[in-house]
Amino acid sequence: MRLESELRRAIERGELELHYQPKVLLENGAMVGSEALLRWRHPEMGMIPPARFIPVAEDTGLIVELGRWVLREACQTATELNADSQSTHKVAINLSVKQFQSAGLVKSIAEILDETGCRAEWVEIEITESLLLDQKNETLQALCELRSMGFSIAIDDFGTGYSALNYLARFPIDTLKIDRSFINSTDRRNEELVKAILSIARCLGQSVVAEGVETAEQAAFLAANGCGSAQGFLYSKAVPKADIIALWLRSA
Ligand code: G
Ligand code: G
Ligand code: MN
Ligand code: NA
Repeated sequence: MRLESELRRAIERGELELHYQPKVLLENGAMVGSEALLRWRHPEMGMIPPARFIPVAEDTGLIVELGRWVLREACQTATELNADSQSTHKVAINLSVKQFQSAGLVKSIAEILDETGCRAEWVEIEITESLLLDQKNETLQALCELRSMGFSIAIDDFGTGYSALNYLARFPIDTLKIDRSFINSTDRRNEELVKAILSIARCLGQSVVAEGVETAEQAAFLAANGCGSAQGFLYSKAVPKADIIALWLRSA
């Protein structure tokens, strides 16, 4: 398949980029971090969205090498963002289940911290609920090792997975990210679900990030119900590295 062979060369050709979407505190709008989102700038096909090529990378095993590139690049950016900064800018990195299933994930991440001068405290690892369904001991062990190295762990797209709630007590999870389908909904019942998620997180001592916040009304509702932070087009789309650094320096 053409996409696959081209994806193999995309890293060497420098066609991949990470963009960073700011994450803000709902109480005052202050930036506290960002999420690294992968972009593929193909010379002929233009921008290819991750939803098109991440599944290909996962099916072919390329996700391991691709993911390593993402980790190195995002950790390098975290080092630069935190270089002269009083407060911490936490960079969130999406990790695929396939990366956890490959041997040596933790060791490779430790090497990347070394190479880039990045501290684990500057990074949040985003996983999906499907990772927690993976019953293998190695997955839980890798998650626990990363947590004890100082990384925080977030569940992405919370509430949309095919999963059970009991994993919330079994796994070391710091943050729930409420999927944007709950936020951008005209169905009033979704507001009740958001309140219920916030209540679960409060009881378990987890922080919550609302995704896909597009309007001031959504932000006000979330703030009134105790949601800590948010991401979405109301604040900013994902921007190139130079721009997130400029935004951060200006906000600090
Ligand atoms: O940027 P966009 O909204 O199109 O991203 C869509 C999804 O692609 C994200 O929600 C995320 O789950 C996935 N994604 C983006 N960047 C990465 C990455 O670096 N690694 C992995 N595994 N998934 C990513
Ligand atoms: O990690 P995750 O799969 O949730 O990736 C977030 C995706 O959501 C990114 O691809 C990003 O482009 C998209 N996104 C970010 N903010 C908004 C928003 O406010 N509205 C919508 N519709 N999409 C968003
Ligand atoms: Mn994510
Ligand atoms: Na998400």
